[in-house]
Amino acid sequence: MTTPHLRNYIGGQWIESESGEVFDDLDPATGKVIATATKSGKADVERAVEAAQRARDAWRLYPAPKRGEILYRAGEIMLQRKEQLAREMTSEMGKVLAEARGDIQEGIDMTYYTAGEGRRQFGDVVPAELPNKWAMSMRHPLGVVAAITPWNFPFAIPTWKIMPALVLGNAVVFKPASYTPMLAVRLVEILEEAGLPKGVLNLVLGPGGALGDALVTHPGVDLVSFTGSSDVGAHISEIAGRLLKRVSCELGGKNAIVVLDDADVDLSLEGIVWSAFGTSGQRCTAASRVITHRGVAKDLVDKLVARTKKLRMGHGLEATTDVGPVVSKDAQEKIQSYIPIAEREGATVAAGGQIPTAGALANGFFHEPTVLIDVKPNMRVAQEEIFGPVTAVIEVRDLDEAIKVLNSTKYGLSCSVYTKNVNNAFRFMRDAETGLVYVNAGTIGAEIQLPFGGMKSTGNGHREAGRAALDVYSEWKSIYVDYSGKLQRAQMDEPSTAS
Ligand code: UN1
Repeated sequence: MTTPHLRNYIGGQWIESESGEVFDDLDPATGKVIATATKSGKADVERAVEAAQRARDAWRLYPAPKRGEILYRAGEIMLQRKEQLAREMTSEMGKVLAEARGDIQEGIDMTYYTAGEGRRQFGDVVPAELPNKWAMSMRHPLGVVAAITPWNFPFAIPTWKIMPALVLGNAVVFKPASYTPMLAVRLVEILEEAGLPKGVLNLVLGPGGALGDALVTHPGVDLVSFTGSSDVGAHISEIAGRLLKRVSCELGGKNAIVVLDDADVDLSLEGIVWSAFGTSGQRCTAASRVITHRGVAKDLVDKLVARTKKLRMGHGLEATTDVGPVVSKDAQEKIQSYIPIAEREGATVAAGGQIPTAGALANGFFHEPTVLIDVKPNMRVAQEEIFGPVTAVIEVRDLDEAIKVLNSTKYGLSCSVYTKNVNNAFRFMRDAETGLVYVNAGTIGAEIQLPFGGMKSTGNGHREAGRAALDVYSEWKSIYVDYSGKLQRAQMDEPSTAS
């Protein structure tokens, strides 16, 4: 079988990059090449942005309900291809098949939900303070949106950005993570088949760095929407901020599950294992901290350690696999580097902690699911995003201390509390400094109809998904129509009460 080759999509054409260079797309469970992809540079970015600029006006003027219909058709195609897309995702980035199906489903949900916005996009009509005057607001597209997306949700997250951008009348240049070019190509193929006009969505493949900078700083790009690491997010904000571009960032997390002494400990255990080790801990929402009340700590840790040791690593396509590989050798090494850091600071490895070296696992990029105990809130493993299957257990005296520890990191994406006490639950919901809060559920699994995003250094104040996404991809335009036929001065003229 020949290895598939993936190309850019610019102005409605599937084309090679100008340099003709390629890069490999690996299966992280085996280390084998599953595809090659064209490697883009500045010249390709320029062509893609120009194509988007050429297409943007016709798209803006095409009625929004009709734009929404194209999205509906895309959603239908996704649904038909769900199984095949999920299998490709597992092979391309490692998450287990059931989770890959969930990622595709999240993309379908987002696509259908956003298609409906073709017939909504509500503005306000409000009374004017002067007679015979009309006052209303409407949304206006930004122009060209750069969507820079991560590999951990290689289908869902691109839909969070591309679908709202399109339904609001923007053109898009899509730069997916270089670990997942295949799923990006599949998404673009679907939108092409659904009837999206040429140039409205353009795809450039390749590793970030110079390519990303060229896209972010291109004068034709009006908004940069980025999901990924905090370092890259800060860099993008800096170079785009100087040019006064709109930037929406969705960055790291150091999410915690809090287990109080009035919790159902066995239920919390399910939530912890799922949230800490699902997607091999490579979700922004992963539970990389467990903050447990002293009263239940021993019971919880014993059970967590026993469960973690039983988790089976393997290829995500095998039905027996609980935890797949991490995305790359670099990721594997970075995760592993935190083990001596934890030990030097006084933490103890209670489960896992190793890179498996035996059998087939040694060919892929695996890391054992790991539980660290004796962790103090200020240790690096309790503060830094590891982005792997590692969770750090911290003991606290009571709810107040739990909330203090919860809020003690620079991040603020997701958290959860396990408690049967409604008063504790409400205090927690009020005081958590995170964009997502769960009660008696883990930290992962947000649904697309509510805003998704974080406080503090997790982002820059924007939200994806839900109604909130519309604010990222449009500007408000306030419109006043004076039909009095004379000069009327707001804040100055006093309307008459005479009939
Ligand atoms: C992410 O990891 O960036 O809530 C997104 C969740 C998923 C999305 C995660 N629905 O875990």
